[in-house]
Amino acid sequence: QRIENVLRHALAHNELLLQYQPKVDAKLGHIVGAEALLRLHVNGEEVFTPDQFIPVAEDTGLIVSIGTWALREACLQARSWQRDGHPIAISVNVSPLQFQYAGFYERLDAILNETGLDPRLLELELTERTMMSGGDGTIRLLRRIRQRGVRLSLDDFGTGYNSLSYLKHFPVDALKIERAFVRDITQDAETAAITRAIIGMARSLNKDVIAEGVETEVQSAFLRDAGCSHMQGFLFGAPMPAEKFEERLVVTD
Ligand code: G
Ligand code: G
Ligand code: MN
Ligand code: NA
Repeated sequence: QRIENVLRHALAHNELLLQYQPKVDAKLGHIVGAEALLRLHVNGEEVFTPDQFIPVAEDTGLIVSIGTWALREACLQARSWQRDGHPIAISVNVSPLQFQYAGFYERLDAILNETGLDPRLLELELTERTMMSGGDGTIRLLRRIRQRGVRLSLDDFGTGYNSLSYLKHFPVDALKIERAFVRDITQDAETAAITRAIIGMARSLNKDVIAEGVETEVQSAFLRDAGCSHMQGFLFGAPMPAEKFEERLVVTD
């Protein structure tokens, strides 16, 4: 209840913001993209973490407006970076309720037209839960989104039960290996073997593979050798405000 009120207020008074976490090329190490992540700051203080407020936003349906706001904001930011000579890809998380909403494609299309962002610079991150929420029309919707030029990635890959069949059935460009796998690859031989197999399989299906939650050089080296194309995690940078992210872009040039 309290979180819901804070969220409603935040939405009306522009207190939501996005932070950006670098995605780097696994071989070259330079920044090729950013994941946009929601934050809720009141008077400069983080009042609730996403793990606290996203579930409330989903339960109350507020996630549909919040998600639309986040998508537009991320596209505007990427357009601005593109204009400044940094054509990096922006990834935005899509929640099940947002994806289910009948006008999802039309909204996405309108935001692309309105912001003028090259759709090839936008990637939507969908979890299995999101894919499942789409019902019978899901594959058609995914195809339309890709025909518009937007990339799709399967987020938190490995957590669900259907991961492998999802990869076969849904037309996605990339998959993101979830943090728990990455954490254990250097601890546990089975996790290492499974992760290597997932990467190999995804590559043979012509998908990009991005590892998330990469925190150490040892993890990074393992993943690069296993064929991961991109990486994200504290080793390369935590989620940060847009201004900080821009400094990183300039340094990389
Ligand atoms: O860094 P982090 O604490 O930002 O993210 C916590 C969780 O909140 C993650 O599961 C992430 O996917 C989710 N999340 C962050 N931003 C968004 C967003 O814009 N939309 C949705 N649906 N989920 C988000
Ligand atoms: O669920 P999703 O992957 O969309 O959200 C990313 C979440 O993971 C964010 O909360 C972000 O702050 C967090 N995160 C990003 N990089 C790392 C990392 O290297 N280690 C840990 N523990 N968390 C991370
Ligand atoms: Mn994500
Ligand atoms: Na994830």
